[in-house]
Amino acid sequence: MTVLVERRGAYAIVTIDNPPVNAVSLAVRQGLMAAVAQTEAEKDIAAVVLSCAGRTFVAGADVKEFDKPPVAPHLPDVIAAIEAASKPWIAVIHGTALGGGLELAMGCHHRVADATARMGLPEVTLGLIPGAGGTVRLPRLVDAELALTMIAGGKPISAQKAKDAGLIDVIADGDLLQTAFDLVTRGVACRPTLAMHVRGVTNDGAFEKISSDLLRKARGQHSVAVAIDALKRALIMPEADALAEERATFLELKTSDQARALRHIFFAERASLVDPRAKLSPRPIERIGVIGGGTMGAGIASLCLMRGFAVTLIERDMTSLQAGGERVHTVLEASSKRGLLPDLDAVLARFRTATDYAALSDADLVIEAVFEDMAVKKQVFTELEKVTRPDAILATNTSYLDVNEIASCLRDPSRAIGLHFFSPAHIMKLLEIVLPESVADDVVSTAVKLSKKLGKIGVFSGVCDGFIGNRIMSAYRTEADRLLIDGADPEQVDAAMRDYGFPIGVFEMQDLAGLDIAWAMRKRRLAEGKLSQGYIRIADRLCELGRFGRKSGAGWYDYDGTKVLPSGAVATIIAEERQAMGKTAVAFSNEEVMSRILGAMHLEAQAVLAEGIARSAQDIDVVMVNGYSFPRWKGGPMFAAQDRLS
Ligand code: 3H9
Repeated sequence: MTVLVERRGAYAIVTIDNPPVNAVSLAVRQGLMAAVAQTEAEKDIAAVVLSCAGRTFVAGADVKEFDKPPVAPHLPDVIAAIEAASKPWIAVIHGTALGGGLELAMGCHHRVADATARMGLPEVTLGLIPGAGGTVRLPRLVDAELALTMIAGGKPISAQKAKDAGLIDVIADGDLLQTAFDLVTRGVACRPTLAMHVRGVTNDGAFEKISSDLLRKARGQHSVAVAIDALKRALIMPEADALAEERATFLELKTSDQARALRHIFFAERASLVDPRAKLSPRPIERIGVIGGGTMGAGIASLCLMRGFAVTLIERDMTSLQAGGERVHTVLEASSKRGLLPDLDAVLARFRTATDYAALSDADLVIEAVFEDMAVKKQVFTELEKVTRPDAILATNTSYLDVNEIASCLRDPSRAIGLHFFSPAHIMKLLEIVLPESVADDVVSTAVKLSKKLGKIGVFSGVCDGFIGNRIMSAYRTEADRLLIDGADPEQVDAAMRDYGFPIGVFEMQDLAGLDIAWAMRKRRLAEGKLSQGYIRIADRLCELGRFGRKSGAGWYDYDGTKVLPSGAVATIIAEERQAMGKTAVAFSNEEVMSRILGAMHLEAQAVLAEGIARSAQDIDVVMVNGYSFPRWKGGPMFAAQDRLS
């Protein structure tokens, strides 16, 4: 039974049991309608307690149904029936009450929550607005500023904040269900949320400021603006009209390209680590060694510490070790100041540093993050094989190098895997799990479990120069260079990308990251004969002039303090290279610029897929969205391209 009705004396307990997250599917809606009818019909029922089985209260409408036409009974009607019931309904919330789940709870007459529960209206993150009364009921329970943050910002709030704001009535001290029964036995009345007055705006300036901040961050994702408008309407319109408007807007958004793209990414992210190769029991991981205390190594070490592992950081000498240790401390202290680490001392107690690899004799996993040089990586792996337990996993964080070749230097190459983190490692969501040919299946399962424990979105990649993400990035960087040769300038390319929804353009990004690393890589590739015909030398010439980006005060742009200025010197180099390649400048529209950038990404993505480097088009989309800031609401290069073609 998806919805079960039981009696406890004069009360009914209605339990939704729809694993894994009690999403409101058609069966749940039907079950709830039947539960309303039954509890209304049984005259001796004095009150109804609505709770959920399993790990959470209702986490929302069933998103899997969103690609099909809606089928009655619709959630707004179910909620209206509960709200109109003649006996009080009490929502009992544990886990997360999200989207349609919170709307259902707001349709109940009272709300009791676990202290660890969270509640929110994340519909905007799926390109939607609430569609079952959320924009109309929430501002009747909390002030308009909080309603705005929740509806147009999408982030859930804690039970305590919800209690302080008026969204829930009681936080359970002990047993949650018992707390609800204590409440009903004390006697509670029906209290329809819709009959309450709108709480309204307490501070106009604050409301406008929240709106403009959210709109800026939305970078072209429509649902945010639509959600703000829906709430503004709900603040002034009669509730029935506001509900009708909200529903119509929700249904319209549901079929929009952005909502489809966001659903695509939502499910793609949850499928990216489901794989037959990850079926075996993982090896236990408690102690992690990190080789190299540079930005990346220190970031990885900090992340592992924050997520509960014991970490030993290794550097080649005391000076580098001290610097690496300090980097880790800086990251942890910053996280602690932001309230992300409740017990900094306990975290630091799990941190050790050493210059001798022998300190890794008890490590379950070692991740190397040393200089990107094959000889150095092989030396590290050979050394690690000598000092670590034979079952310890040896991972490389290389961004480009051949993981098969690195693994081949081990007597037991099945222990080797690539774990490609993105900088800053404790913040960026993506983890590319790079699978060399020799990797053991239980090493793969262990990497999957580790990825989840580290809070990452993991994606499998085969071995190639750059793996999934850097390969596609390098293709689009090359296309951006070609655009310069053909007549665009860096300012236009960057502006076109920002208009499309990238947080930053390709040239601004290179200036931020530093041009020297990619220059070193190009020199290596050039020496190996791996750079293709028609190679564009503009970036090399900038580096030859010491223009390494922001850190050197000049790169693709000139920098005057915080000011970013177009560079005459860069324009001259572009013009010279254009002439040397026998091209004449032509004008481009921003659409043409984007079409070429996206086309290049898509072509490379297709090659990555055809070569079996990525398992699926959706994995590629997950990589580009989470590792390279491809706008989520476009879904990813493969999805966006598929849409352009269809
Ligand atoms: C909405 O409610 C609209 C209403 O306003 C109006 C309606 C008329 N539907 O994330 P996890 C699946 S819009 C279907 O790995 P966690 C998920 O695919 C919705 N399936 O777990 C996965 O399946 P599988 C507003 C869903 O513990 C499994 O559950 N709500 C849904 O890390 C476990 O998911 C949201 O946007 C769903 N709504 O996190 C909330 N949700 O095992 C979206 C999850 O087959 N959900 N699944 O791969 C979440 O944020 C997280 O799933 C949650 C749990 C925090 C709940």
